[in-house]
Amino acid sequence: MRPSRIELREIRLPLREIFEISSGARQNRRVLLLRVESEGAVGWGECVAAEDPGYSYETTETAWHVLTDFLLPPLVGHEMGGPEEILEPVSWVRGHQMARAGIEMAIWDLHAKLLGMPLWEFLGGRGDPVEVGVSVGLQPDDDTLARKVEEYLTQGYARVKIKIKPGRDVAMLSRLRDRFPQTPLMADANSAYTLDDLPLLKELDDLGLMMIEQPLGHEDLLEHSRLQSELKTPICLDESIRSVGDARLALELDSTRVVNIKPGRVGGHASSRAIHDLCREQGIPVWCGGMLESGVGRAHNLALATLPGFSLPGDISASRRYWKEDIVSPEFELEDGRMPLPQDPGIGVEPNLDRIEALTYRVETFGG
Ligand code: OSB
Ligand code: MG
Repeated sequence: MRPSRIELREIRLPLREIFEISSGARQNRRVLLLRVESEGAVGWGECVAAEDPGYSYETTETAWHVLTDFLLPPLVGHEMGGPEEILEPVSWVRGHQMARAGIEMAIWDLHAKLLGMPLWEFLGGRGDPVEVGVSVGLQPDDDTLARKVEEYLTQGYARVKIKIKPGRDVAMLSRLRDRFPQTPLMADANSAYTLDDLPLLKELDDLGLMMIEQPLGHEDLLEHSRLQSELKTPICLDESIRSVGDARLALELDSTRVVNIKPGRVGGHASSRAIHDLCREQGIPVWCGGMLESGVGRAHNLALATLPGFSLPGDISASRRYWKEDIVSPEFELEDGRMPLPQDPGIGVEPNLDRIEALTYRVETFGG
């Protein structure tokens, strides 16, 4: 397989409502879409870099730069044996896993389509509907939060993740726990704490949370290991794991007992699968996180989450949790609390080209 034409496009897609985490709020997503052609088939990918460097050093602008100046030009016309080999010509590029993942995942979709196989099957997953959860941003007050949680539970989500930050943590979560004594709840701090907050983090430990996601700094593997030794609640790393090497180190140090795998954060499907395999060997459960993706990225996440080690519900929510209207057909919807798998080849959903065109801010093409 040889990509004959690659298109990179930025679209602007407003979230239905503001999404706030400890490092800041998002409302207007700048989404980078990748479209790759070969032998009459078309593969789609999405780069999850955000508007600002509050989650990762990568941003929409750095990803645009790295993709257009370094990653995409050498791939046009390059003969590839299989999707594991696709980034070989650009293996010298350091970091920028989000930029890398955008094109890598588009090529996985393309390969699966050329084989006439759904992406989940091509990745080695099972065909059953996937149990999913929802991530709830910081809310103006506890009542609004409780109302949101109630709504999502009614819609069938299997677990609810609550964003926390200093001042919106122990009291807020213990009130929520009182209202929802049996609900599988977890908290995500997006690196808002340090080891100086140990007494507070120990109070969170008594709330029966499934896990606490990324409580400490994005580079603080040693500190997470110290914290884990003080807590019974499992720590789940997100920001800290950008490669299989990071995962190996974190597991060796006992810095994490669950791993949030976001293919868009770790360089794509091959890297995600390697992290999945490593965790599985060591009996560490994984789940698929999200980055407020459009339907294109969501389709990739869902396909990945069919691998057997994804034993916990992921942040793969329905299209309408994010958008008034998604950019793919059909949109993603829960059925009996699960996300059914598309059965068509590749990602199995069709990007809506007219709508994408209308939302486009800029396009650059290579080859063709
Ligand atoms: O930390 O998991 C996170 C969204 C943007 C940036 C970071 C995170 C998130 C989410 C939302 O929690 C997950 C989703 O539903 O896409
Ligand atoms: Mg997170």
